[in-house]
Amino acid sequence: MGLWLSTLYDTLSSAFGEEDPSKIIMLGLDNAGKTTILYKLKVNEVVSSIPTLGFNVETVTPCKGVTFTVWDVGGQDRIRQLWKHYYSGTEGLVYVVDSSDTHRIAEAKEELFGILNSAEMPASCPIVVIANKRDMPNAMKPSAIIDAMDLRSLRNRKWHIQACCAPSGEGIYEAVTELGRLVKEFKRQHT
Ligand SMILES: Nc1nc2c(ncn2[C@@H]2O[C@H](COP(=O)(O)OP(=O)(O)O)[C@@H](O)[C@H]2O)c(=O)[nH]1
Ligand SMILES: [Mg+2]
Repeated sequence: MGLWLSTLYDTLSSAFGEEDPSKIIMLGLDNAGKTTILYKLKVNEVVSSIPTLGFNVETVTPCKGVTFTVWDVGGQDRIRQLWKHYYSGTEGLVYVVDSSDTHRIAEAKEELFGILNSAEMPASCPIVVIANKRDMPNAMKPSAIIDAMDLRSLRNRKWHIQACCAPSGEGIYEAVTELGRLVKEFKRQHT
């Protein structure tokens, strides 16, 4: 376990450069597994939870050089307009999907495309979709999620999908490594 944790820290540190901090947002429907993933990234330390103007935003800086800002999307129309304030300057989006929740996959898709259509969301910022809860017997395979969410229709954006099991940490490594690669590429093209 200790070895795995230090390796995740190492993975994060090498995926994101210390001298040029990266701003990542992690979104998804409630219950997708975002908070569980955050705790893994934070290497089991407490995640700060900041109640802002009516919705809860979690932030974590798992190592120097990268900050994850996280909230639930979907539901409550009243606070939607506040989300956009957090979009600007985003260099990577992690979108967490509960791959066992077939009933809400269409809603997850609608929310993702809504976020990407926001004027404040930087054009061409890359996306890593986490197909979480892969351990569930009814979990959809990444290929089924790509189809259900119409991910191939994403234009001008690099995206990647990774199956994960947040409680065990399985797949999180790979997701972070790919995220770091895509974010670096995005920054090279936009600086
Ligand atoms: N079986 C399974 N349960 C998970 C997984 N990830 C999260 N959960 C559970 O799903 C529930 C919601 O997780 P949470 O991290 O709070 O979701 P959030 O609302 O997106 O922050 C919790 O009961 C977690 O323990 C997973 O990969 N597999
Ligand atoms: Mg949460």
